[in-house]
Amino acid sequence: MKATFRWFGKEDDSVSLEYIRQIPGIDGIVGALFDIPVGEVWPESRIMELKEEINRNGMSLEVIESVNIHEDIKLGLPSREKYIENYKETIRNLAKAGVKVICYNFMPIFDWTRSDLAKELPDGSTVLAYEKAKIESIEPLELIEQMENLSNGYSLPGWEPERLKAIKQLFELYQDVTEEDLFDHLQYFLEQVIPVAEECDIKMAIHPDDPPWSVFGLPRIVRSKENLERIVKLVNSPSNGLTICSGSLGANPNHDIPDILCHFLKMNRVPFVHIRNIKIADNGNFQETSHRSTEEGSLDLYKIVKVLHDHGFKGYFRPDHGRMIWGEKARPGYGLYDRALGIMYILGIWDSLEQNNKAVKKGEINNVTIN
Ligand SMILES: [Mn+2]
Repeated sequence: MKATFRWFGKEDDSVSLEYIRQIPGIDGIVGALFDIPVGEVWPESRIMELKEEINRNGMSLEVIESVNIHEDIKLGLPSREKYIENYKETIRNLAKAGVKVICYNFMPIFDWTRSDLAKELPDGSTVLAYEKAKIESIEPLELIEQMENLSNGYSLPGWEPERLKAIKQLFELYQDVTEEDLFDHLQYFLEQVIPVAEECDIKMAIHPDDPPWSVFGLPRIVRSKENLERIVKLVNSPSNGLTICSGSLGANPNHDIPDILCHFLKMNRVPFVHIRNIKIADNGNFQETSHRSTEEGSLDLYKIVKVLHDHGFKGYFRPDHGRMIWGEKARPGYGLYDRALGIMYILGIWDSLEQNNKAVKKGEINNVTIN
């Protein structure tokens, strides 16, 4: 599997490519053109520029996160035709630069949602956190302001101010949109876009809703194993894939992440994996933690990585959000230090599984099986 790291570009990231390339085992950057308005075509020249900058630093640009979906597509408005055509054009341009995976999401209006971007843990590190009661009591507009104030001056992915300005109007447009409508609108989009992705040898990889339940009464569909199953079958193609994000799906304690991962790996529909840990409370709250499982996290990262290893996973993974540690000042969730620790933890599990398999093959040790 290939280790990647999300990067927001030299103008808007506290972390440099020079530093990222020093993380042992790193293959590539997960990048995007963050300044292109949602719905517009990504120009080939700009993509090539980004690719070359990353290549100069010894890494590849094979995963894009995200090419965001215009609200008109999610709403199923007649104007979606133009935006779908633009999306196809962007896919073709990305393919020319050698991109293999496009991560995207289908969440109405809001992207990932948290009530706190710097909750302090006992050790003094800070994390993103979700307090259910807080989110349920706050007005959407208030949340937007709060997110902006807590962002350390960085733009937050999926929280583009120009789009959110029209928030009231957007809520009105979604008033009568049901989950079934959202499935229809996703299907309409996929039916047009997936054949182009196939031609271009690109895998589309839809990201689960974060958290995987409705917020502010808006419909959300990318939020359970059953729904993911329905989505991959909307258009039956290996290019219609999933980003399995352990932290997003894992916020619902009923979700068995290793089982979900195993199921869709068997179907060959997992080109991209986000790996992070969270601590879930009984009342629906959760907070992010270090990637390590045995101490504070609720998810079993050993099992998650083992499933990938057992399947001989050849796709891409990235450590997801990290804590803010060692005094680092960065975009919440996207500092260098804790994400680098996360990669090392994940690769440490992977490498020990590799070594174990080799030793078993040579007859040096008996295989150790863990349920
Ligand atoms: Mn994720």
